Amino acid sequence: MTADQSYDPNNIFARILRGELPCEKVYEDEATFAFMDIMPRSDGHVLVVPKAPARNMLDIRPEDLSRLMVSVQKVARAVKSGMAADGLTIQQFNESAGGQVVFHIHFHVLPRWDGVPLRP
Ligand code: DGP
Repeated sequence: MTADQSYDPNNIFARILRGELPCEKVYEDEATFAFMDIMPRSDGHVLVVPKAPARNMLDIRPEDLSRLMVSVQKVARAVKSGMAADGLTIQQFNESAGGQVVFHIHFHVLPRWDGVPLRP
């Protein structure tokens, strides 16, 4: 049976956005926020989220998605340069079946180096 797929305002990233939980912030503007992943799958693994509530790609408002993607690109460029990476993997998961664990939409920005696999 499919679990409840509504937005939970007390999810971990909503609490980080409200300042109720700590994080290592790397970027912020009026619509978006980026911080280090607590379980990095590569050095410099950053998460980028909208400030507006949205569970995942299926329910985010297009205008919020547009601003989010602009921030993903900004963060990706900065991370690639700052980490002297050879490339980047950008990932985003939707619902448990799609690999999503935290139900506030986020993009993973993962710096990559030639020949270096992602950590599990
Ligand atoms: P996913 O929903 O599958 O895209 O994965 C959620 C990611 O969020 C995972 O890479 C670990 C990260 N994460 C989970 N809890 C926290 C937390 O409290 N703080 C931070 N910074 N990252 C977290």
